[in-house]
Amino acid sequence: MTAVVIIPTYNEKGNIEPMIETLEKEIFPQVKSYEMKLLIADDGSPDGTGGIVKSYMRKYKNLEIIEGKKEGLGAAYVRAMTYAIEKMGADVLFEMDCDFFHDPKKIPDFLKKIDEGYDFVIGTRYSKGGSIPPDWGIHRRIMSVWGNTFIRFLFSRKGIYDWTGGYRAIKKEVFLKEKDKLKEFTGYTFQVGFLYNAVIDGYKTAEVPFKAKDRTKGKSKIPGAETIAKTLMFVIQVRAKEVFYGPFGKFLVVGGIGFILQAVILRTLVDVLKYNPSIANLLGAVVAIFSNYNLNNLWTFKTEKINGFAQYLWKMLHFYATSAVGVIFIQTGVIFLGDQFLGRKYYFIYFLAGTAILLVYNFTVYRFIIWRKKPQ
Ligand SMILES: Nc1nc2c(ncn2[C@@H]2O[C@H](COP(=O)(O)OP(=O)(O)O)[C@@H](O)[C@H]2O)c(=O)[nH]1
Ligand SMILES: [Mg+2]
Repeated sequence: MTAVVIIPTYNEKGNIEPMIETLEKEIFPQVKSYEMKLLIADDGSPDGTGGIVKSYMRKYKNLEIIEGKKEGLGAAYVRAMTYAIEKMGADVLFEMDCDFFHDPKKIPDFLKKIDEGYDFVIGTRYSKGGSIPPDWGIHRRIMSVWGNTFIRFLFSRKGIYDWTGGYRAIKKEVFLKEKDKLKEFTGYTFQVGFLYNAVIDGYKTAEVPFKAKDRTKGKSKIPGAETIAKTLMFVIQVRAKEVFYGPFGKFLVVGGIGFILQAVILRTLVDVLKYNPSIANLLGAVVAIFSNYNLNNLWTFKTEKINGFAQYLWKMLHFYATSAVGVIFIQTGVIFLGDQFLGRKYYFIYFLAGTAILLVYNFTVYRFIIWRKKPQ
């Protein structure tokens, strides 16, 4: 098995020599079960980083360089990972920075996790045993800790504490599967998007805590407000998609159709045929519930679909009964009270208010009673 440590560089003249030497002399010899190789992904650094790497390539045969246009970290990693797999025989790919932010001594711990069967091993600053650099200013600390807490909260995956970090070991299969999606990600979005897609596809993750250290040589590009905002926007978008393309979004569409049916019947009966609004609402509900039941059955809760005609009728009865509680006591109740105490003129507003409360009640009932997941 071969593991390739990939280090993207841009103007790392001061760090590249000690990094190559530390890895080659101190770290790689500790690893017995993998053939260790090093790949520097340099984007034409004007300070001559690439030249230094090339001079070391004579000394270390397991060291290679891949050069490209400066198109951001994501593009550099995609290019380098592809090269590592195709030209260097990589089975495991490491992401690591050149500035010693990531403690190279942890490399064997990552490989141990890979050997235990994990596919995507994440270096973490935010779990027990990890930390952000002690000399970071208050401003950067707050951004780092809160930014990560926010992402962690939105994604809420058990056991993942560091979504944005760039110290990782990834099985080649994971990269090959996600490669096409990665090309569009830049900056921190690359790290977050890569990990998120791997998790969605069911790859197993583990974390290795490390104590981050601020660079002593060269310039760090402290992330600007724009980079941070872009990353947070990405996370919010992804989550919103998950929520609205999932059962909840479908539930809203189905409920919307039911709502329109009921509203049309209500208005026709009250305005044209002069029905009492409470009675008209109940008649509209009979039709809306029929539509809701069938659309939810065919679409929203498809995976827990009801089978057989007898079960279909039985469950429909059950559905009418549970829906009736909400329709009679919540929706029609609000219309009835409004009609009694505030007058008929605003009956449609009572209907809207009653429906809003009903919505919350219904989703809870549908999800947890009618189409509840069967125990596995
Ligand atoms: N190839 C390549 N490497 C980059 C680029 N930007 C930054 N890097 C490298 O990525 C790593 C992390 O960058 P750094 O400036 O330390 O970012 P910070 O830690 O977020 O402040 C370092 O090894 C940089 O040399 C780039 O555009 N292309
Ligand atoms: Mg850095």
